Amino acid sequence: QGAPGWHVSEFPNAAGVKVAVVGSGFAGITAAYRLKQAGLDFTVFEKNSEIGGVWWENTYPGCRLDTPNFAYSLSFAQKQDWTQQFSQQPEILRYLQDVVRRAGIRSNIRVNTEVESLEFDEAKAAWKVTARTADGGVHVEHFNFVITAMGLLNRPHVPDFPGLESFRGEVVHSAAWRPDVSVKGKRVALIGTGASAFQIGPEIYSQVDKLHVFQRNAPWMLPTPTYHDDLKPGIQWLLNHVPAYGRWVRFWQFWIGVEGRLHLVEVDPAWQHEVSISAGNEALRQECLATLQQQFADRPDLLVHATPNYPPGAKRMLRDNGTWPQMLKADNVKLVTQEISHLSENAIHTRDGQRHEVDLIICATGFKAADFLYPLKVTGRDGLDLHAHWDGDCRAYLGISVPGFPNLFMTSGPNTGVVVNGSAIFSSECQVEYSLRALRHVLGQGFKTVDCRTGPYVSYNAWIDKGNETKAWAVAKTSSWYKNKSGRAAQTWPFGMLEYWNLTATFRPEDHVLS
Ligand code: N01
Repeated sequence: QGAPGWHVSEFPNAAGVKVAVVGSGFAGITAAYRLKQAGLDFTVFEKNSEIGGVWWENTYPGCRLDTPNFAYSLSFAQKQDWTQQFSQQPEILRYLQDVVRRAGIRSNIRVNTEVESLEFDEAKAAWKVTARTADGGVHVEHFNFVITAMGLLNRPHVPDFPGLESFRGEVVHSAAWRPDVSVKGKRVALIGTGASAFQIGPEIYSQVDKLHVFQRNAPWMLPTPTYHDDLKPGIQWLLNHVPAYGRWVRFWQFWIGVEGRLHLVEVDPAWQHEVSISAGNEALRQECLATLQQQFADRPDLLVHATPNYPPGAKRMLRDNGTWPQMLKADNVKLVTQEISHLSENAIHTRDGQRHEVDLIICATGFKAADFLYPLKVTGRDGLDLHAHWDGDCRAYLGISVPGFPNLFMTSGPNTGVVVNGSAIFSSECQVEYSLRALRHVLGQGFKTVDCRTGPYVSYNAWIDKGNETKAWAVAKTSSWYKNKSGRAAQTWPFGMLEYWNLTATFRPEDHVLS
């Protein structure tokens, strides 16, 4: 449940070796924690004024976890006293700040410093890191190794609606919420019905004059009756009094709730239905459908629109304990399912010619997820530009390294997203562990660079694609952030979590060029 710690003695040749970490969210903090254990010299660059990544940036009303926090927390910093099972943003941010304080890594973190480019310097066998500080200054420094921990779902995507610039009201993206944004008494548009909208809508609808919810595809809701609840006193007692009880909760959440769900999104070729992909998937669909039918028993008009037309698991399923249907049924809430055609001075217009007058538009429209490492410019060996090399189809070996970009390790890289079968935190811990294993090998053998070979990179990605081809998210025609522009599932890890753990548990020198 937690990797053993690293020790300085494992890196005897590390004098003068410097490591840069880009980002101080969950993954960056993990990297910093492990690098400190290993006794390596490191600097974490953070673009924001505070650590925490998305848990610092996302302050929209209702922001909280939708993965249980015992699984969505760090193996080396388990917390027994979570107040809820799906914590709210302030509690998670406090947790991260506490981990940083206890680990003594705050002084290694340069806040207000955004890394803009990485350029591999062959002569120095190091990356030239160029960062811009909030006051406009430029910081340039060379590092032997770089670990990117920039997250994935953090660069807001605001659709290019025709007429957006003519809208006179306020526009705010869910992930760029500002403290001065008030919804009280306003006519509000909530565009999108993903995880962010699902938390915002139920939190604000009772405060607004009118809420227009713009839905393109209805999401599947995973019935979670305790979603907003505090931990029950009995569980609190067990956590406080039974040694390692929290670890058991964590283990249970990983094993039953996570590993146990993968088969539900596996395509059975003999199963010939449009809305489900296997008997197990159909059973899950029926379970979710039954809850929907019950919730909208009095509103068949809404039920039609709230029922998805694709297999559950094809895009991220959302937690619900009845608050979303309750919101949709409120008198001041209107579900709009017609496509948005354009915006004007004070309204959103839909393709059916309707005009929806609003004062405030909340874009819960997701992120630029397909562009890994965006907007960082990465130039590897022989001037190779990483994004040009990817050409919109981002790939990596183990989701971590790319040939031609030596000494660069990614966390949350291509095809590492564990969407029904894991926790992003577990995944990024695996990536950090692997990076340190690679460093130990390279430095231990007296080398300066490690570069992934093309053969293993290609065969690994072929294996990933094959795994994804049999999953709900690949066969379903619905849109999702799992896929890139060409329709390839570039985000999703298609196997079990233990498989990823196993794969990243060993550094394979034969898959690399060491020099
Ligand atoms: O973004 P999304 P999100 N016109 O991309 C719609 C994580 N997360 O911020 O479904 C109209 O899922 C789009 O429509 P459609 C979590 O992993 C975690 O909600 O594509 N609508 C969709 O409904 C999550 O999966 C937590 O048809 C447009 C919505 O906008 C991920 O972040 C909390 C549109 C975007 O949904 C992203 O969630 C919140 C357009 N032009 C988020 N363009 C936790 O609790 C897009 N949409 C940890």
